[in-house]
Amino acid sequence: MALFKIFLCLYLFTNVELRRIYDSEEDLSSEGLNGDDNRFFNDLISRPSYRVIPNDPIALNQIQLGQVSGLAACVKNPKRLIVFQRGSREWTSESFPDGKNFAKDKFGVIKENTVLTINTKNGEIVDTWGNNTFSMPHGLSVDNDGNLWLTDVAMHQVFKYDTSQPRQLVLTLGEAFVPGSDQSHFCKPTDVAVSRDGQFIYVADGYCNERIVKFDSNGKYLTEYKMPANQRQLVIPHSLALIESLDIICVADRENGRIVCFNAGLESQSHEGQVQSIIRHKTIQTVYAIAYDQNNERLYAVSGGNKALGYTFSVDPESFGSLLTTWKPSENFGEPHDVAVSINSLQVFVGEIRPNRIDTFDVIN
Ligand SMILES: [Ca+2]
Repeated sequence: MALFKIFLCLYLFTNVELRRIYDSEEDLSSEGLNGDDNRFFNDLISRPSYRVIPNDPIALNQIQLGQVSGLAACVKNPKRLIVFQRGSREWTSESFPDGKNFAKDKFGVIKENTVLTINTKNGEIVDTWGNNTFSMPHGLSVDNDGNLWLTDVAMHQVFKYDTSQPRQLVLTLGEAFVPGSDQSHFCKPTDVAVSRDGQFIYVADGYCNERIVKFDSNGKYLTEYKMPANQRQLVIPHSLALIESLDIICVADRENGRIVCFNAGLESQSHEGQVQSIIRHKTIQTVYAIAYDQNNERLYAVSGGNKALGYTFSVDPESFGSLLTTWKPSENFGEPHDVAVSINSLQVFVGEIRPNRIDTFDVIN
């Protein structure tokens, strides 16, 4: 009998997560903000007027876009978009022969400019730089002061650029071309999020680690977040969104097809690193990128695979995790890789790989 009870406990324990997904017949299941409160949201709570409608991709006539790995909306001008792209470099099976170490002797740095600032109105490139600097661009974020945060998965590093003139590299995290999983090394880090006051830096790490690493403004290691040992670990944490009003950092857990939100420890450290909520949707197999719209308490996400789609979730505490709407370009997505929302929340941009392009969407409220 005792043995039976143990098996029963084990069964229930290991199936909790599955049951949370499949017991409900609705499209969406999501755990509430309070970890003990497993609320389900069965319906699309969209307001009929809210839509995300496709516009034409941005037409750039001055440059041949490479793989668009990172996007960030300018924090001052709603018509400016910053792009991190790979130029002539492509990520292929030869890029990382052993999975971790980049074949840098074979490929070297990217000779073209990799960072572009685009006028989203007319596709004009208003600034371009970053040649002979990066090897495999990945994530791009902009902080509240306009600094750029870039990750290079080949270099296993994170870079902070002060973009006031003259442009300056002001902080580097990780050791160049040396993968690792300790306090001073990453393994193909994917994305960065920074608190509004600039005090805290979060790094999604990455293709070959399973963690979010937190640093102070000087780049001093503070702590790191992982899934609890008895739960499914992150599999390619690929994109970050810091929601300060809820004190959570959300991560696109790419290969698990879910968005996991950890307590970010901004207000107090007592629950820091605990999983606060998980957003899932049965049609999401993989999730590549997320972006937070603080004006409307929404989280934008793009999924991958042959049914790649854009999703808008509510992150209002009252309806957290509810699906508001889905969206895609007129000609479907190729491989969406990053998503950004303009500072006035009226446009959404998606950077893609194969085809290499930047999709634009208008938000109708
Ligand atoms: Ca980004």
